[in-house]
Amino acid sequence: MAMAEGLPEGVHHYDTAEEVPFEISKYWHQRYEIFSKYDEGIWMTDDAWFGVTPEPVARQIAEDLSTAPKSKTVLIDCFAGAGGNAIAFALSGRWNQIFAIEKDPKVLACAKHNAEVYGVAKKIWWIEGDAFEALRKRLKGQAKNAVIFGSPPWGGPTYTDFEVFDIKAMQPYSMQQLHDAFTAVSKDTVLYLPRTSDLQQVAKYVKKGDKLRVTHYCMHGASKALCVFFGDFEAT
Ligand code: MGP
Repeated sequence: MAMAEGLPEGVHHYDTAEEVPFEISKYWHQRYEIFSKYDEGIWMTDDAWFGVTPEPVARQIAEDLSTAPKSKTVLIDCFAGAGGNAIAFALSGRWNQIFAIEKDPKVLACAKHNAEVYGVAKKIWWIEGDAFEALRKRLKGQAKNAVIFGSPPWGGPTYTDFEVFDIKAMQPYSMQQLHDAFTAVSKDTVLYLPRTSDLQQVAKYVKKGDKLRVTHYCMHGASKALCVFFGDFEAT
């Protein structure tokens, strides 16, 4: 197997279709859209493929988050995964500090390594652990100057089994839990959710008279996913 030597256990760089487990082959075929530098040695765990944000989408999200108030100089990526979003945030050059939190040490190793491939690993402060705890404790001081970005697990690829995705039933963190924990720390919070998310449910989190910004991020004429923006972001 190519590049297997020297990689941490559970971390792969698949070079040929034959090596790729069936469940992730659809994602592997999109590998250059996910990471344009894939061939420069991108690392992934098998589970990380399901949740990684494709590079053009991550870049557009980074641009949209750049419109946060100027007083917001810190970006906290609560579920960094294999690093797609954190890399794009770092490449945007908008933030004085970027924190990327990831619970799974193998996935965090991928994110750090992938950020090295993109030349931005040193621009990101990596935190291994639980995002909710990190926001309460370690990042308490920074949080008031921060924009919080969360691309949580949606409960796996089966989210597509439902025509309308029930965000209350999102696993393992419900929308309520994510919204309450993140907006308590910073009203400028952005969540990356399934393209089929029930927007009536999302609207319940908006105060009377306030607008709700939802942006679909599309590739090849189809929505990949959407972001819900809480707080003060300009339309781009
Ligand atoms: P997808 O629907 O699983 O794949 O994910 P695809 O190939 O884009 O869609 P299809 O219609 O061609 O089958 C779409 C996008 O959603 C991915 O690119 C990821 O960015 C994102 N995504 C998917 N899942 C299952 C998750 C998840 O659990 N969490 C997060 N944060 N993002 C996910």
